Amino acid sequence: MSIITLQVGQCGNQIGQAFYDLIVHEMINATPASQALAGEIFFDYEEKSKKYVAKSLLIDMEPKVIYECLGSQKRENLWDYNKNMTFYKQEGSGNNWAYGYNIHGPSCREEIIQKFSTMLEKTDFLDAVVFFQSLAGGTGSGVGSYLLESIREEFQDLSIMNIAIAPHLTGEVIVQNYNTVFTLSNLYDHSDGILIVENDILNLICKNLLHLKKPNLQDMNKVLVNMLCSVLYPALPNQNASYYSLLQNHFRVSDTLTGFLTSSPAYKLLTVKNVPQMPDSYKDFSQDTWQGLEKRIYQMLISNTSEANISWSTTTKSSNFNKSIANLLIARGNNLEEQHFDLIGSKDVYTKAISTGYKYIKDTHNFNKNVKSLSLLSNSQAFLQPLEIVSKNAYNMFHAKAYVYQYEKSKLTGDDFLAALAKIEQIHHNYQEL
Ligand SMILES: Nc1nc2c(ncn2[C@@H]2O[C@H](COP(=O)(O)OP(=O)(O)OP(=O)(O)O)[C@@H](O)[C@H]2O)c(=O)[nH]1
Ligand SMILES: [Mg+2]
Repeated sequence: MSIITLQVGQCGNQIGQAFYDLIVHEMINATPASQALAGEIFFDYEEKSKKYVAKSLLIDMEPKVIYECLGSQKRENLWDYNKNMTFYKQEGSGNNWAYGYNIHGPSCREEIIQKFSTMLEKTDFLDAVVFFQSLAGGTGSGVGSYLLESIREEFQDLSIMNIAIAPHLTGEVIVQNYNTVFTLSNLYDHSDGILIVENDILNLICKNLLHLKKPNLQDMNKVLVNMLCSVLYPALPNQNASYYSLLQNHFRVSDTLTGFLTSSPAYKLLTVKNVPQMPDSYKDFSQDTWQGLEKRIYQMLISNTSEANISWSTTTKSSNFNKSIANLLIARGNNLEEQHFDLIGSKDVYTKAISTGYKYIKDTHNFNKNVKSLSLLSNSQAFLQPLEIVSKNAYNMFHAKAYVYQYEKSKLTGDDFLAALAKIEQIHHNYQEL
């Protein structure tokens, strides 16, 4: 089953490019069956140029990042984008969600829907559509929200996941809290699952685990796409599979979201965690056992931490432990035949109210050169604190009327602010009550 991506804005396009790069590099190290499956899911194969062409639509309101994506020399000639599946204008959205949503969005709707529809027609078995976007800028957030809504209107039955990058909490863009509030409240109405990755966590992993003193966006994106691919890369549990069909993939976004992780529409926020994270040069000496990795990821889950700052003292008896609605564990590597991972399935990890529990998928591929690796896609209380901080900051700024006029110039009203803030408060409340 294929996955089509929409890369929107600077962040969305940069992540998308790093994502396909990693998938292709994983394919090089994979068995023929795994390679063929990943190739079918994420790429069209172009006979003439003998190249994989990403099933992706590139969108930005300024051309620079899209030109960079199209320059293929960086990619060792292994894969490419389809140059016709791009849309750009000459002027960005200026970190203004409203400008992206109300001005740019409607002006580019027709052309983008047309291109998207061409992609859909070419795709035989579609699993899901995945958006890559940031929450803090204006294009990924505003145009991204507008396009999600438009695509929902035009093509009702698609399964859609949004991968949204949250800004550093200390702030890079002054109005990032407004943009985050508007984006999340909007995505919540139309997405099947919103996977949020926080730049602060990526930065921490780069520093503490990869020992990079001053990580740049490229370093952070490597960690990020590692997390994403550790989930989205196909799962083939049979070591000796010598044939393949798209149906052999044991991981499907569509089934995983509304069928399991986000089956209750009030709870759509997802996190991803993966272990181990270490510099490549350490991997040959790694002594990780399945039990050791399981303990680590379990502890990261219940304490809502990353591998870079695991809290070992948290237990499911702690008052502030991170309660789960559902967890999908994906194990990739050797000797999985007899392996069970019961910790993540323990009852006390889950909220009693609406939990759909635990699922486990195996894959024999040595992902990211690890002989053993685990990743966990979760719907849990993980975003209680960030949601609280973002909505408090946005509310305070709104109350002081800071920068509100810039949004009003792009057709938003005070009521729109209050409605979006109320929505975020409601989401926070829902998760808090679990
Ligand atoms: N992890 C990561 N974050 C990024 C990257 N590029 C931008 N960001 C983050 O995205 C936010 C800014 O959003 P952008 O994606 O640059 O904005 P945009 O969607 O292009 O919107 P406009 O430039 O306002 O039109 C900030 O929080 C940045 O830290 C990237 O390559 N990786
Ligand atoms: Mg931009």
